[in-house]
Amino acid sequence: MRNLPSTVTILSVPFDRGATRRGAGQGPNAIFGSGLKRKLDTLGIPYRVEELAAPPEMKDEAHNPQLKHVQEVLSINELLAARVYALAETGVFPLVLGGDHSIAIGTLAGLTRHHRNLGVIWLDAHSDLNTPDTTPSGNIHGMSLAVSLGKGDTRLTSIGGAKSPIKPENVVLIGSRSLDQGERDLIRQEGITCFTMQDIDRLGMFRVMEEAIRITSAGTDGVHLSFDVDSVDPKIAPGTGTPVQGGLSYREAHLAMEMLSESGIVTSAEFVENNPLLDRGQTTSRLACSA
Ligand code: 6HN
Ligand code: MN
Ligand code: MN
Ligand code: MN
Repeated sequence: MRNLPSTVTILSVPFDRGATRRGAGQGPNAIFGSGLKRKLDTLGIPYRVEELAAPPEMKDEAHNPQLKHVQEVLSINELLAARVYALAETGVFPLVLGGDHSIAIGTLAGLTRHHRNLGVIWLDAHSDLNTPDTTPSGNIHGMSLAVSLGKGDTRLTSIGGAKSPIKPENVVLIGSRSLDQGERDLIRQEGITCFTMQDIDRLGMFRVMEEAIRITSAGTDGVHLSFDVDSVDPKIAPGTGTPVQGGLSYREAHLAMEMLSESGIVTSAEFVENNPLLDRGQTTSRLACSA
């Protein structure tokens, strides 16, 4: 049994300045090219498509190696936060296509202006919990979840205006296998639930997803799915900028999506880090359309 959203707006966000490797900006077009619209038609889900204009590339005047391309990241995410907020207010399901994972900052800022107590499922090889103090790369796509918990650069945490920051107890990480020391410390300090690949091996994806669904829906008023395609094993989804071996199998990824669909708890979603320039035969884009 599936629970399908009644109406969807696809926000295409061709932005990749939050990462070192360029190309995720072409992710939305590759996903459309792999048949997303056909898929939604087949399922009978009404949708609209909107493309957000990527900000003009700016010369990084005040270059900060701990916070690369912050001006561009700020500008796209202000735009995205406003659109996502407006959609959530009218009861439309926002489906955001990235783009690198820094755009989760805008998605979550918009959502948490509407939702007082949002649950978040973060499927990712990484946890994106760095701050300018802990980042090994300076790339903002590695900081988006921290920002959404209210941690890090104040220009980033104040995107979208007044909102209710996400509570650590409402967040579940799934598929983690590349965590930096500062991220591990934050996970422990804040008590964030983290299902690593080892947990998935031991418990099985079914039990992990049952727990994730229980935790993120308990007492919350919406659940956001943030799907970083690098959660999936690079053998299956090679088109991504920061691949890490030992990821989810095709069936585990599908089971996760099927269980979320059946649960009916998900009120918004984003698919990010799909980089068609690194993809072989667009297998990653096709995976994104196959659920
Ligand atoms: N992503 N932890 C590394 C960093 O640079 O902070 C990798 C981040 C990857 C981010 O995949 O969305
Ligand atoms: Mn709502
Ligand atoms: Mn990520
Ligand atoms: Mn990742």
